[in-house]
Amino acid sequence: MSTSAARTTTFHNFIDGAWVASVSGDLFEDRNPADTDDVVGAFQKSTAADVANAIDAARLAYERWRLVPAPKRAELLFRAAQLVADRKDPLAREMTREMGKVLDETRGDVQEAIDMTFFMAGEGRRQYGQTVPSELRDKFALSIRQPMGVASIITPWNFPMAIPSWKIIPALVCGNTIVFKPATLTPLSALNFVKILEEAGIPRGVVNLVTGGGGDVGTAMVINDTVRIVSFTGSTDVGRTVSEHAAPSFKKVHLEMGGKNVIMIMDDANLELAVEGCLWGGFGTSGQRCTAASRVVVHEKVYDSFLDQFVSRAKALRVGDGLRPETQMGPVVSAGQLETVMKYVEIGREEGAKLACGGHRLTGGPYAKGFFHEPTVFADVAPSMRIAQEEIFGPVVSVMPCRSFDEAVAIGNGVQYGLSASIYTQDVNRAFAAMRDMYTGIFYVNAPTIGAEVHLPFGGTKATGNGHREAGTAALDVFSEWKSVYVDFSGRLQRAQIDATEL
Ligand code: UN1
Repeated sequence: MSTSAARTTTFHNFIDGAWVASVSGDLFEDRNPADTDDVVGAFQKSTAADVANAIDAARLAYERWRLVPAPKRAELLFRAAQLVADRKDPLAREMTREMGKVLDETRGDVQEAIDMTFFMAGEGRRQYGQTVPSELRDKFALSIRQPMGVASIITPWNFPMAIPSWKIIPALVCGNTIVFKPATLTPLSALNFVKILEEAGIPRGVVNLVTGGGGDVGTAMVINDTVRIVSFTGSTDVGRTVSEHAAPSFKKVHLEMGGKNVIMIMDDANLELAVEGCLWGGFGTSGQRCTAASRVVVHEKVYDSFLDQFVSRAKALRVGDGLRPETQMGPVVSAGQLETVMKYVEIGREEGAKLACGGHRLTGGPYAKGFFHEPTVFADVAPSMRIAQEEIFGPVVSVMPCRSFDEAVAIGNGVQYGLSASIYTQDVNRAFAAMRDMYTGIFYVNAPTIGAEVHLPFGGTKATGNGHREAGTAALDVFSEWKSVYVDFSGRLQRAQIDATEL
């Protein structure tokens, strides 16, 4: 552990194949949220000048990278996937140290990056287009995927390696070059991933890393005309700003934003499973997932029984440093996040929800130097309350009673977000009806709202997303554009879209 500035490691930006200091020379610190005396490192506090250099490098590199055959690009990505796999454990430890979630979860995060990189590398030999019959004789008609150019990639702190991999790897396999800005709370995991891409042999300028804040670095990455695609995961408020900043240059924007996901528990549910699902869906990653199950709607017939079991399990969760094997829930990521959680607990009380457990910051002893909060359950919550409507991004779950399946679906859909939803029931008809009627991008039956796999599309509706999906082959649609191609081999003038008489 390094506690003095003198012993703090300084990390650099990666621009045009070189590790460089920012133009201003300013730095920011990355600290362990379980022990704020532990400085993870000092990182470049970059500005628009650094972004301009990175975009220039990416623009030049694009002219070569786009011509590297996709299967060859993929070979480098397969190599990178294996390198991440070889170092899974140390990468997970560094991730827990910088953002707090428990080791099992950071290992899962790194594994997701491995899975995504292998999966997408496989797309180097696919990237299928269409071939269709032409309207004319002696002519072929087909469509091919084309890369777009420079991609700006902006990622959050809750999945510090998985989410960058969801964006960077499909961007690269499609032939784009990238400028990457990770969240300022998790620059080390991002840098570790970029280092591995460098080691795997990705040519200079193809991947560029610029660390720093959204206002300085992010905005410059979004407004720049050279950039043709922005992929952003983060809050709905910032997503709206990204969208506005990108609009004048008509670049493609892929947004993945907030969630207020619901688990619906019917009167025929296996309650033991439902309790378990709500526990990990609500308190995994300290509730800091866009897929977190922050709302639970329970049929009145099983409401009391569910609540008793859920609250006693939530109370028993072991909160602590995520690096310790016995810990089940780590700290929240920052002082700001802790304040938000505490503010919403206060809002919930004022709104008249019943605080069933938790509700306090944990202090003293092992908690003295970190951002720890009790797992918190509000019961008897009304669907219109702010704690049931707004994304908290912390260990706070709102439990609401309902009288019927239809009411559960109405409550479930009654928020501005639409990422993930779940139903616990033994009734196949209800399961399918809920699957159809929940307006979300992801749906689960008898499982919590979390745990998306890399080979299916990931994303949401309404204020969660703007119609795109990442992961799966859907990611190829984000990072490429179609070109339709007509090849006339007749040797004479043939014209489509006139009333052809020749058959
Ligand atoms: C996110 O919270 O931003 O399904 C992503 C899940 C993870 C991804 C979550 N695989 O919860």
